[in-house]
Amino acid sequence: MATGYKVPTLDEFVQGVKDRNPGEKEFHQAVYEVSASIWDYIKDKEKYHRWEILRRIAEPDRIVSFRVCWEDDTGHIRVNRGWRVQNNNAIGPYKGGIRFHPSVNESILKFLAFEQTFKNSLTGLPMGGGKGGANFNPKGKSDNEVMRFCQSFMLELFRHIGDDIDVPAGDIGVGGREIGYMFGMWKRLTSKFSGVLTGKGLEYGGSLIRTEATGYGAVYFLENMLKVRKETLEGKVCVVSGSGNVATHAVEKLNQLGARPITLSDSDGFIYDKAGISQEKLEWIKELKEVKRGRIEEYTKKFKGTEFHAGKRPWSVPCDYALPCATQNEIMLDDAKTMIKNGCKGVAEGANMPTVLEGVHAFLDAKIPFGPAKAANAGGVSVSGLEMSQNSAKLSWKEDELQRLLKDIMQGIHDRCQEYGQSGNDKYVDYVRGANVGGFIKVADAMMAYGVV
Ligand code: NDP
Ligand code: 2IT
Repeated sequence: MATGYKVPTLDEFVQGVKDRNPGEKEFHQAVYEVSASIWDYIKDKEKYHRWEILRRIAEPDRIVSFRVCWEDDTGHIRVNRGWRVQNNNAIGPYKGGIRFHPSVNESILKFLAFEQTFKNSLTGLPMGGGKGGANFNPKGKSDNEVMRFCQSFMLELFRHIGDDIDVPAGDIGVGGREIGYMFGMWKRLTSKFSGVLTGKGLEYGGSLIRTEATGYGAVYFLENMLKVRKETLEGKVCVVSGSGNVATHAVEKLNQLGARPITLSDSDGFIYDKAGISQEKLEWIKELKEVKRGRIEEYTKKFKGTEFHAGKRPWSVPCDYALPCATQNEIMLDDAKTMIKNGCKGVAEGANMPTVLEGVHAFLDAKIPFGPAKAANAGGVSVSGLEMSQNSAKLSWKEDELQRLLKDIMQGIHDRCQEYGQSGNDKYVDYVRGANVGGFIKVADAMMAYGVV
C-alpha cells in the first residue's frame, strides 16, 4: 500500500461520496447500502483498498446529459433533459434500462447504474452497468408524441451506444413501444441492424420471454428463498405493488405457482381483491395498462367486491409474502414494521431499491428472508443478456430453452447470495450482504487485472 495510506472507515468513505456528489440522495443511499454490507468482507483485504476499487465503482466512468426537444401535437416545442450514465464496463459492455418519468434526475440514474453494475455481475453474464433516461412524462401523451420524443432522444443517444459499447433496454415508462421507436431511429441514423437495444419486438431481433422475465424471475427468486426453508408458494397470500411490466408478470407467475396475489397499485393508489387477481382478471389489467393506458382504479368498476385505496400503498394488507414492483423508496420503515407485525414471512424486490435502508434493516433484524432488488429482479437483464447473445449469433432460441435458462440463472444468483450471505451456524441467509459481496468480487477482480485505468 502507498506510504502513509490509511484505510478509511465506512463513515469516512461514505462521507467522501456525499461530499463529491452533493444533494444526490438516492445515489448516497445506494452507495451506503452496498458499502455498509460489504465493509466487513473487504475491510481486511488490502488489495481492494490499494486499488481503490469501491471508490472507483462509485464514480461513474462517464455521464452524458443532453437536451431533448420535440414538438407536441399542438405545435408547441417541448424541451426535456436526457442522460446516459455509464457506470462500469469492467466485465462487459455497459448494460441497463432507460427510464422515462418526470422524477428522473442524475441522482436517480446514478443510483440505478451503480446498482446495475452489481446486479449484472451476479447474473454471471458478461455485462457492465449503465442506466439512462429522461424527465419526460409519457402519461397523457399521444403515440405520435411518444414517437417524436423517442426519436429525438435517440438523435443524441446513438453517439454513445453500440452492441459492444453500451446496450440500453426498458425500465419505468419504456416498454416495447418506446424500444421500437428508438431502435427504428438508431437503425436510420447508423444504417446498421444489430443488437444495440434489448427488449425489442420479436419481429426485429427481440427475445422470447424478455417481457415476462423480470416479474417471473422475482417470483423464482422468492421460490428459491422459500425452498431453503422447505416452504412453497402454494396457497400463499401475496401483496404486490405497481401494475406495469414487472408487477403484472410477477402476478402471472404467482398464479401459475398456486399463490394468491391480492393487490396491485399505481401512483394513484392500490386495488385490493380478496378473492385473488386471477389470470383472467390479469389479462384485463394488461389490456387496460398496455393498450388503453388506463388507471388501476378502473379495476374496481369492472370487478365487484374489490376495493380501491386512493393515495395509499398496499403494505397494510396482511400477507404471507410481499413483492414491491413499482419504484424506489415505496416501503418506508413504518410500512416494514406493519408488515412484520402482520406476519409477512418474506419479501422479494421486483423494483429497484423499493425499500428504504431502515426498512431493509427491520426485515433483516426480524430474520425475514429478504431478496434485494439486485438479486431478485435480475431476471430481466439476464434475458436481455440472452437477447444480446442471440443477436450476435443471429439466431433465435426456443421458448422452453429460454425459460430453462432464466430459471437456472435465478437459481445461480440465489446460490451465490447464499454463499456469501450465510455465516457460522446461522441458518438465516442475509441476501443483502450475499448479493453485494457476490456482485462485487467479479467486478473488483476484473478491475484489478486491468491496473489503474
Ligand atoms: P412500468 O413503467 O411498466 O410500471 C411502473 C409501475 O410503477 C406503474 O404501475 C407506475 O404507476 C408505478 N410507479 C412508477 N413510479 C411511481 C411512483 N413514483 N410512485 C408510485 N408508483 C409509481 O415499469 P416497470 O414495471 O418496468 O418497472 C417497475 C420497477 O421495476 C422499477 O423500479 C424498475 O426500475 C424495476 N425493474 C424493471 C425491469 C424491467 O425489465 N422492466 C427490470 C428490473 C427492474 P403510474 O402508471 O401511476 O406511474
Ligand atoms: O433495472 C433493470 O435491470 C432493467 N431495467 C433491465 C435492464 C436491461 O438491460 O434489461
